[in-house]
Amino acid sequence: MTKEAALREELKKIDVNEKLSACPIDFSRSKVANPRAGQQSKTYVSGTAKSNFNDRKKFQPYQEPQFNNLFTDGTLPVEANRYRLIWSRHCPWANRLAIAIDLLGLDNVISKGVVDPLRPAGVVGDWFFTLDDNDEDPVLHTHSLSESYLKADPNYDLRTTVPALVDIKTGKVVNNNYNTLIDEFSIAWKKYQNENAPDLYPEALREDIDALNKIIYTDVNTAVNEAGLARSQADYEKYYNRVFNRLDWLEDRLSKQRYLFGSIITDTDIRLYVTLARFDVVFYQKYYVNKKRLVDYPNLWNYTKDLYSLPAFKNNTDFDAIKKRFYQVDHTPQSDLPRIIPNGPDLSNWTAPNDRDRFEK
Ligand SMILES: N[C@@H](CCC(=O)N[C@@H](CS)C(=O)NCC(=O)O)C(=O)O
Repeated sequence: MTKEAALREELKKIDVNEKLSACPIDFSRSKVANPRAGQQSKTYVSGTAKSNFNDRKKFQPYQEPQFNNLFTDGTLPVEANRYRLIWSRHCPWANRLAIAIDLLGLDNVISKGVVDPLRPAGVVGDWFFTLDDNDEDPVLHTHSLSESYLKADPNYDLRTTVPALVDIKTGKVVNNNYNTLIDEFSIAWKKYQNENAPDLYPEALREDIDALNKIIYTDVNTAVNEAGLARSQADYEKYYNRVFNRLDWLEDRLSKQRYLFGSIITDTDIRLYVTLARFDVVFYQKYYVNKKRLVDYPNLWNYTKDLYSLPAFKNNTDFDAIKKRFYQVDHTPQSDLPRIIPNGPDLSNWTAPNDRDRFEK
């Protein structure tokens, strides 16, 4: 039973494209988004590992998740130390799950492996463990994420995406759908959660949460990408307006309550946070959504600082990785292809006090 009829009405006004939107920077034909646009991509070789997306060649700007096994329907056993979340610190979609795992206290039973936000020079369509010793994930003993995708499906011929949940026992990707995984961890992993872990998807709010998630997905999470990668002025302006109209609306909602659903943190707060955390650092400048910065919205900004004051948010927010990925894109030496990474904005204010406890009873 929905409690907020207004959310339902708001949802009716927008056109939700359920296709999950990727960050298609490497593949963009626009030099603004992809400094290597128009150049040939290369093969990654490390020891016996080899990865060449060109052998797979199936680029689609929108790619639905291919692995959707669930815990809630009993397909995947809920077992401590059996799964590893592979994520990249730059990626807003993957960032959600890293935050949720820590917030729920599941970090003791679900491990995390991090891929390099910068791919090897000229290589596209895969993610690599080049931040680790010997360029190898210490648990999965793989060099690239495609090794786990190919174990799960030897005929896999799409690009690999993060987040990807890998079964350590088999080495296979079991789920790469960021959209369902937070709720899976919330519902099916209760016995391993911290005693005082928040309920990110409370039953009484599910309809409202689903509605607001769709609104935020369409008008915030994906609209910033669509603005930045638009191929026409009219398209860009459509998404630009969409983003700022919705931020105004959210600013108003957050002027009345501490979190998006009152006094508790939910899945929806994580979904909004990951875009807000990247807003001033990359989207404002790089994707031209520059009517206002996050810091110009008193409620949204204080709300973001409030979430950032929690270790689960702070420890999984890596501004350097975000900037590198969006501005530098890959490991091509700067001498071959100059890509300046802006110094600003000044981020020291992220740990400044916030005014959100004004909502506490
Ligand atoms: N469709 C993906 C969305 C996640 C996503 O697009 N992740 C990006 C990184 S932010 C990715 O891995 N893109 C693949 C690439 O850039 O080659 C999913 O459901 O998991």
